[in-house]
Amino acid sequence: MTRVFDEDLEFGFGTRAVHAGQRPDEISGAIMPPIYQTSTYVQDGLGRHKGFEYARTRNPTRDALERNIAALEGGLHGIAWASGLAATDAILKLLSAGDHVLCGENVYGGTHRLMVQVFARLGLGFSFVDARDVDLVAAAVTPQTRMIFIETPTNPMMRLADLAAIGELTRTKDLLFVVDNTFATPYMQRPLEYGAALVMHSTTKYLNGHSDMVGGLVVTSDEELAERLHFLQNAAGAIPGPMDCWLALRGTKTLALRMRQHDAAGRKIAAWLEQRPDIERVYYPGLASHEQHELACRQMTGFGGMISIELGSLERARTMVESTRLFSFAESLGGVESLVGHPATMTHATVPREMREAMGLTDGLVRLSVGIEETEDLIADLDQAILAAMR
Ligand code: P1T
Repeated sequence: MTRVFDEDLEFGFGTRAVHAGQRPDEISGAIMPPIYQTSTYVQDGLGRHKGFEYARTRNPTRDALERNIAALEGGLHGIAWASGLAATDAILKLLSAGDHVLCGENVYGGTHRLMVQVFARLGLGFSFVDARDVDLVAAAVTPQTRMIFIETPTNPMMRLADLAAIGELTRTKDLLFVVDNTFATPYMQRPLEYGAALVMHSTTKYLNGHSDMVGGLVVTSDEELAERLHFLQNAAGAIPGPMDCWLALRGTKTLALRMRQHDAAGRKIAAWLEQRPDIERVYYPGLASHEQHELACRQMTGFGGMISIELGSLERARTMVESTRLFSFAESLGGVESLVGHPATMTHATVPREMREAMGLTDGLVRLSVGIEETEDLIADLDQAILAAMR
């Protein structure tokens, strides 16, 4: 089982991002960790090897990525997966038939689908609650509940959950607290500091940041959980390849820089959208009008580049996403390039309509992933697309 290097935890965030988990290659001095594109490792003799036996079990490029992201979250162990959903799949496999999971009602549509269409069939129970209200969460705990799984901010409604309050609840009730930190990234929010046992990521998004791979990662400081996840990584085998690990590792080096720009542009664009009379609602935790703005200021150090807006109808949403020129109409988020998406028909299409609409995820909702292009260019693009949609 790999563990972060102790000395890496002594540095500030931006330094960890560049260096943690990586050491110059012993053979050549290569400053970048090599892509160990191999399936196996030659052993010296029976039971004698260099710590690497087979590449499903362990790979040096993957080790470097696991240590790097663990250090960014302030955890001791990172366990990498083939996708964000493979990470959630492994987390749910820590449980047994009959166990109950309390999940925030707004999570990525694929997370909801994995829970209700796969794991419910295998005997896990699920309830979905509005995790903005910790009293509702506490009231939904049953004697079978083993895990609380939340996103904060949520995809795409940008709702928050109070990490300290849920951390306290899970501590007193001895529940596993899992946080999907994909939207915030460890640059802006570190859930382990609030009592989360497991933090998961779709590394496909901000951590990689360049829209050129799919991956997932779980971070924990709990030795037993780390061991069980490493066991699942090897036993079930949903591992990322070395090339994808290397791409994610290259991405995290600039995470701090990129997040500063996503955050600055996100704030500017959200404020610009909010003052427009033709936009019904803007969902962005950095706005003073966001109902949980004060909580956002308490547990996050920035607000990032994800913004959702309500346009009032499917027709307007359709025209807008088909009219942008710089914002590309596509699934996913968190890359250097700006994307626009339509959650009701894309990322959350498998969530039942009643459940979607009850949380404000309407057919008129459009989601923006603000990239690092010039903010003025992005605003001009949104301006012409919104004007087209409102005609
Ligand atoms: O796509 P994958 O790497 O498997 O990650 C799943 C996932 C998990 N958690 C959150 C918060 C996510 O946003 C995602 C994936 N989301 C998209 C593809 C999207 O466009 O929202």
